Formats: sequence, structure tokens, C-alpha cells
Amino acid sequence: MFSVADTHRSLGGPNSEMIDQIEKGKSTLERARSVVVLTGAGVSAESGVPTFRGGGTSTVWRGMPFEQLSSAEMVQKDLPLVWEWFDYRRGVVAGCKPNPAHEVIADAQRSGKFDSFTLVTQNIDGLHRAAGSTDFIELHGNINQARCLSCAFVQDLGEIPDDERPPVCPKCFDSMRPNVVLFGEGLDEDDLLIAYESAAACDVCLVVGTSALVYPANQIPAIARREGATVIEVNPEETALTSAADISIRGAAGDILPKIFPT
Ligand code: BJW
Repeated sequence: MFSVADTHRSLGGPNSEMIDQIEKGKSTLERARSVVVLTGAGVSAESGVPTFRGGGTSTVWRGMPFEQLSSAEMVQKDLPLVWEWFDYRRGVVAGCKPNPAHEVIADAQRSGKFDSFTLVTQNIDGLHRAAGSTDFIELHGNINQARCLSCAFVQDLGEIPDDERPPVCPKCFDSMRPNVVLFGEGLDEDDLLIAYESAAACDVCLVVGTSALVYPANQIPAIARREGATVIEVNPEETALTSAADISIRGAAGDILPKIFPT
């Protein structure tokens, strides 16, 4: 006699442990009142946006590791190169559409099923917004904006000619940089505080598609768990968070999220 899990296994589908984890994730979210969702690059992988790490590799562009390109030091050293790197990435993202993971998260927030729903993303790609999410925290900024090095004025890149690099601030005429948070830079304190407070108050923290290596975003699930929340991880690979997650689902975000969110 074969079980459903055996049949899935023989067809190369999810095994019984994975089915069990999906069921646990689903029932936990069905009971949840207050949810925090933390997303990383993996949530956009099925849309065609490359991740930074994962699969044993780390992004390199023109022979340089991304940690060097996406750093506060590089803004000081070579701002035009930083713009080339982000314009290249903007070109990649421009051809990408939200996938079922972004869509399910937006639906869940709109559904009114939860008393509180906070979406916190480390992604700068704008795909949560494109999927219809409206009220969320972009912890690491937005690839489609520039920010003045002097007065911090923020402008949409759609309003700036593509060949004006670095863009010139319309307020104080200093140079502008991409409005993203690079290695060695602090995050917006208000955003971080809201993310931490939401994590401390939630009953479920769902962590999707992040290696959980980057501080301080990786403190969000730790805070949630310390304050008694159930932490669910969705990722095809084991991560720095896996051993501390209550429920760990090995799989792609676009496949798993539609299976675990209440409809
Ligand atoms: C799928 C999937 C699918 C694939 N479905 N999943 C030493 C120790 C501790 C901390 C530090 C340290 N030295 C320096 C620091 C601090 C530093 C840090 O954390 N470094 C660590 C890497 C060591 N942090 C900072 O500098 C932060 N600022 C700060 O801490 O200020 C105070 C301070 C300053 C200096 C020293 C000490 C303190 C700022 C961090 C800003 C990060 N910015 C970046 C770049 C943004 C701009 C850009 O895009 O270029 O943000 S770095 C990069 O990593 C990007 C991401 O948002 C971030 C997180 O990556 P994420 O999202 O987790 O992606 P990946 O690629 O890592 O993982 C993808 C995952 O998806 C994988 O697990 C896959 O398996 C999975 N996946 N397909 C679901 N279909």
C-alpha cells in the first residue's frame, strides 16, 4: 500500500516530510492574527531577478564581487561605476514581472483575514509594489530612485534622463546616488523600528527567500521568535535561519506560498 507521500516521492514530487511542513505552515497561518513577512532576493528569483548568494555562488559583475560594488566605500571611490552597476540591474528588473509569491503576499495583506500584516522586504526591485502591495517597508531602499549626497532629496529615476550620471540634485545641485542601503551604511531608523516592533508583536513571522546573513534584517525573525512567535522559513536551501525556524519548508516561494496562505 502506497501513501500520498510515497506517490509524490516516486513521481519526484515533495516527500512526506515536506508535505508535513507545508501542512504545518498552512495551519499556523490559518490560526494567525498578526503576521510579519520578511522577504529576500529569493522571492524574486522566479521572476528572473538574480539572487546575491545561494546555490554556492555569489554575484560577480565585471570581475568584482557585489559586496565591493554595493558598498559605501565604492560610492566614495567611484560613483559613476556604482551608477553603471545599478543601471545594469535596473535594466534586468525592468524586464521582470511579479510571480505568484508576490501576488499571494499582496492578496493576503488585502484580504483583511489578519488583524495585522506587515510586509518587510530587503529587495530593492519594486516587485512587491508591482504585485499590488501598498503598505510595506523597503529596508534596503529602491532601485528606481536617486538620493542627493548632500541634502538627501529623493527623486524617481523616471524623471531623470538616463544619460545624466551621476544625476544632479534639482534642489542643491550636488550629485545624486542610488537610493539604496549599501554595505557599511545604516538603515532608515523609523523603518527598522517599525519592523522590529511588528516582529516583537506578531504571532507568525514568515521568512521567504533570504539567506538571513545580512544584519540588521536578519534580526527580525530572531526578535519574533524571542517574543514567542512561530517562525516559518520558505527557501529551497538551508540557511543561517533554518536551525532556529519552527517550520522550515524547502521549496520555491512561487510554489509554496500559494499552498500555505489561507484563501
Ligand atoms: C529562493 C528561491 C526561490 C533562491 N524561492 N527562495 C560582520 C558580522 C556581522 C555583520 C557585519 C559584519 N561586517 C559588516 C557587517 C554589517 C553588514 C552585514 O550584515 N554583513 C554581512 C554580510 C556579514 N551589514 C551592513 O553593512 C548593513 N548596515 C549596517 O549594519 O550598519 C551598521 C554597521 C555598519 C558597518 C559595520 C557594522 C555595522 C547594511 C546592509 C545593506 C545590505 N545591502 C544589500 C545591497 C543592497 C543594494 C543592492 O541591491 O546592491 O542588500 S547586500 C544584499 O544582501 C542586498 C540584499 O537585500 C541583502 C540580503 O540578501 P538576501 O535577500 O538574503 O539574498 P541572498 O542572495 O543572500 O539569498 C537569496 C536566498 O534565496 C538564498 O537563500 C536562496 O536559497 C533563496 N532562493 N531561489 C525562495 N525560488
